[in-house]
Amino acid sequence: MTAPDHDVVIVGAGFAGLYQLHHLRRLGLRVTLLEAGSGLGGIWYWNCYPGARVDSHVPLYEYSDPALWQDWYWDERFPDWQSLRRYFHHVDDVWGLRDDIRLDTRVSAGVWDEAEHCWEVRTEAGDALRTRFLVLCTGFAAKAHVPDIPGLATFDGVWSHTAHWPQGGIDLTGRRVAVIGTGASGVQVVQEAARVAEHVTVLQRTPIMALAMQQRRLSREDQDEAKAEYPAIFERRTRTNSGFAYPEQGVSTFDVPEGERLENYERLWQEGGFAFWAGGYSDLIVDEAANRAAYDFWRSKVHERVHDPAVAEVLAPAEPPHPFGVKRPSLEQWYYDAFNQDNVELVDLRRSPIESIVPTGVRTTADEHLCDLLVMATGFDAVTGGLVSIDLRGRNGETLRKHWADGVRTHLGLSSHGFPNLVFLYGPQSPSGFCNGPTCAEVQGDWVVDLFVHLRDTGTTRIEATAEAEEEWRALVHSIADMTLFPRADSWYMGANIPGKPREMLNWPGGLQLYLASCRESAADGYRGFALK
Ligand code: N01
Repeated sequence: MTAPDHDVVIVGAGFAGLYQLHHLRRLGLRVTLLEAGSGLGGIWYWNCYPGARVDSHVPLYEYSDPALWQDWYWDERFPDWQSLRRYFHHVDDVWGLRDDIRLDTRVSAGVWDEAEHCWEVRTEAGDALRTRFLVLCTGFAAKAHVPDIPGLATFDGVWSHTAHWPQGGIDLTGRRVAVIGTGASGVQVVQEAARVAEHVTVLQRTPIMALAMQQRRLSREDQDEAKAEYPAIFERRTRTNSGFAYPEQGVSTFDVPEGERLENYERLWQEGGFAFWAGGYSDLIVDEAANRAAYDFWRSKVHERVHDPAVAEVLAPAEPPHPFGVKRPSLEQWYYDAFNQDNVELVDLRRSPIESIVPTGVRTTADEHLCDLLVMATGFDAVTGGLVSIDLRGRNGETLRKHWADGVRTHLGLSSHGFPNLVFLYGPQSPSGFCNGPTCAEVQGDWVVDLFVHLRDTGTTRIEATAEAEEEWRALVHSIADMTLFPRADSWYMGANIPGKPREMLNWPGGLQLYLASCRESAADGYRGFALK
């Protein structure tokens, strides 16, 4: 075996990966980033379906480096995928990244070499790179989930998963579109399709609790004025628990008189975005009655918009399908209004489940729904799927897939026992899906950069999470989750959207601040929970 030719190989050119590349290169390390897509942006490269846009408002969903925001302007408060792609080009221009990025390069495997303390990273094209450290920044949505519905191969029209949308697009105009799934992706596609398609069939199994986006255009003047506040906003987002900058209210729902509470709900609703969720009362996710009060307010908002009470009831039933906000809410613009149009039809799959796909459309137990475009907005094998899709073989030849077969084990959501020198960002048991992406890329990313400084300065060539530390972290993640209402929904947060996947909390549920404190304590104590050589 030969010595490594790289200090670090990074996988994934989204927010986390580019941040690592920029900062690790500045340490003088030999770094290459491998990206499966043909462009930068990670999820914003793959998710180019009609209507795809971010649900964090400007300026929360960008890096805090002034060199990047000083001369950068967005068109809308919640930018669309095309704007995000332009932003990633801008990041590339300013940070000068492209020479160290290999696009169209999907990593298929990694094998640990104990003798040389390095990973051999293999690509689908058959190349191999040898690197001291491997940093996986594949994001939580790298593995699309296409449910095993009988008959899909017989469909005569066009079908696509939202995350595999053709880069050249599909024109929805005049088509008969059927959308399976009403998560954030489904909501966005349905809104767009409703405007131009001849007919849209929305196949809903669980109603999404979508919040009002309150989108608006942004002028350059508005942004120039707002930029004086950017440093404070970026600083604030690192001190919240969700990585946004919504002021956290710090009071419980029923500590506030009812009238004041309803006014407050309304204010948060009008503010838009995730204010109603991330900036709401502190007991929203832990107290059933508090949660129900928020649900009832949300439900009243949907019923105000949808003319047919029977349709409104399917979209927002009197009895919640699960507590509010324990499946990720999404943001909508005219989603609920679309159901007042003659060309939009809602199918309640709880009453009449899908039986099969047939050449002409989707057959449920009650009906056949004709379509020539079938959109699978069916989500992801989230958080772990992208990581275990890579054939990673650690110290004992064991794969990461096997190591996590009956549940995820990590220390600090950053690394696993048996997989030395392997770090994942925005990964399982880290704040990940509960934290605004760019915030996490920076604060978790800074901890990893500091780790590399320490390893470089101490000449350490091997670091491995201990078995005890990962059992402790796993127990902590589960015990905090059990104090919340999250386990009550079959969500991707719980791995419960994928048949056969262990049902467990996949994200760190204790908030960003406690997470960072744990990481910093470990570092201050000589990287407690890791064995260094
Ligand atoms: O996926 P989802 P997504 N038959 O898992 C349904 C981020 N994101 O791609 O709930 C019928 O949320 C499933 O039904 P049910 C964001 O973090 C952000 O929409 O399991 N239906 C559900 O309705 C988000 O949370 C943006 O009963 C089936 C849907 O498919 C995450 O990505 C935009 C089914 C899947 O919803 C995932 O969102 C898009 C079946 N066999 C995504 N299988 C932004 O706005 C699944 N479903 C930034």
